[in-house]
Amino acid sequence: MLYHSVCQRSRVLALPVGVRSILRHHIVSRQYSGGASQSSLTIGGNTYPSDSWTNAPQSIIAQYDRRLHVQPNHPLSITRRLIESCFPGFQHHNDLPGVVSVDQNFDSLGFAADHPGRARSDTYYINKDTLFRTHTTAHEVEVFRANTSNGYTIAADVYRRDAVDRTHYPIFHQMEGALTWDKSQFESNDHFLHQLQTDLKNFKSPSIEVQDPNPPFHKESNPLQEKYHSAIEAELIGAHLKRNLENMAVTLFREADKALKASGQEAVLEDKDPLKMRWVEAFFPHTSPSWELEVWWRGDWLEVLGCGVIDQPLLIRAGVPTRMGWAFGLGLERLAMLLFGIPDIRLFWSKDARFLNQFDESKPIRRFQPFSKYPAAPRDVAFWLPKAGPVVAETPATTSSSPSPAGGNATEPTLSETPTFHENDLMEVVRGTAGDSVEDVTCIDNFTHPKTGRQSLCYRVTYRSLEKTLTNEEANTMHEQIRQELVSRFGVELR
Ligand code: FA5
Ligand code: MG
Repeated sequence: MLYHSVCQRSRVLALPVGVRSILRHHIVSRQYSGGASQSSLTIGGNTYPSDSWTNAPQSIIAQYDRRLHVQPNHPLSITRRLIESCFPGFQHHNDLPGVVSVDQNFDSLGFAADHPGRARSDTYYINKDTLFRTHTTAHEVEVFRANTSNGYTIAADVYRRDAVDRTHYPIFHQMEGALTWDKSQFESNDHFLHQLQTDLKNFKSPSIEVQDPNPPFHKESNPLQEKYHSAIEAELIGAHLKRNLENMAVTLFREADKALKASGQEAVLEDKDPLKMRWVEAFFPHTSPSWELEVWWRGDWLEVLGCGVIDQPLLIRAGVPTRMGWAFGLGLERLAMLLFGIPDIRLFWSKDARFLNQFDESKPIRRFQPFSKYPAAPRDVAFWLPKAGPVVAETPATTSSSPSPAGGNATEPTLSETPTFHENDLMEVVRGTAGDSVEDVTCIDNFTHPKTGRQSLCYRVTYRSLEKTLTNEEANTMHEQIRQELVSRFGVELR
């Protein structure tokens, strides 16, 4: 149990300096056979030169262009449209391409040079200057620069190297939303403030409990942008943001509730606790003050979005210095899972008619009816890391407040180590080999030999197809392939 929790917490497994250079060479030359071994990559009809940063595997490239968020009758598209309807008058951008520059994804948003989101362990690079966007915020500067509306949303596929389990998939969908006011259009600052106050008075108060113990901003933990915003401006913009998002969440919950009642499953599934939400302080390089909204769902707090008052230098860089306002970024899968009762994130990618035929955008939301649950086939793989003495860089697990390729935790993170073997590398091997036949990968043992100092890890890979029963032989074949890949890519010694 103890090993289990240590393992859960320590997701970055770095190696001692002595072996690092050897292994790094090993990794650069052999790890990413899907990318770096070719001199170029073709993605969505465009060709990009590859280099030592390339780590985007064919399994990801092959899924590019599925565009689930605009596929008619797809649950992600239905969820997107429902959220769009909560922001009347906004422009909706749903076609922005997923290959972006490092500048768009990080630099233009003020990400520090050593932000962990930039690491190759977390982000899919096409080459050193080009990557698969890790968040829809990558398009904020260009959309602000175009300056065609006060409010907008951007829905799109985003890509992150991450864990394998029922709520994580290397491609998911986000929706960005922003509203700004052009202060040069107001007669005076008082007129601008008056407008915000009038809007605020007109908001209905949400019909469910909202916990918000946070001050409008906090000198240390959630600062006001003192150089650009007055206290009252930050306070009113923050309140405007929160009321908009609370109302959006209530709209979704109401639909989810109706669907649950119509399904007749209410008595079995409904929480004893009434619905509630809470605001927690957060950190994003591109907003300040910042918060995350969490909802109480099946006995736990689930983070659904990050948001805040837009970083004024970002708006200045975008050529709209007189604008001021708020932005948010939410996870479409998280909300769609909640809305339809979809239990496994892999299902969104299913081409199985038994899944797709359950959704109809012209009808009220209906709860998803699982068509079948096939048996799980768990297999363990245990191995020694190449040499003695673990160095564990403390990057916490993907909890609601962990660092992510787009910021999001309460304090600004820094990279303490450059890891050479990252748990995400193992996840990648599993995905590359077994794809959607794997439901979950969990570290079940992390052991350091007391005499030699060598580190041993054991992972449980749970094979379970969403579409058929896997035979023992099929599971064994995939598992053996994974074991061999781990040896050839990382030089581990199987136990
Ligand atoms: C961001 O990506 C920020 N760019 C959001 C933002 C935009 C903040 C604009 C401020 C202003 P974060 O990494 O927390 O933040 O992701 C935002 C949301 O995406 C999360 O709240 C969650 O709902 C969803 N999300 C994040 N990671 C995953 C994942 N691996 N799988 C599914 N959904 C995820
Ligand atoms: Mg977050």
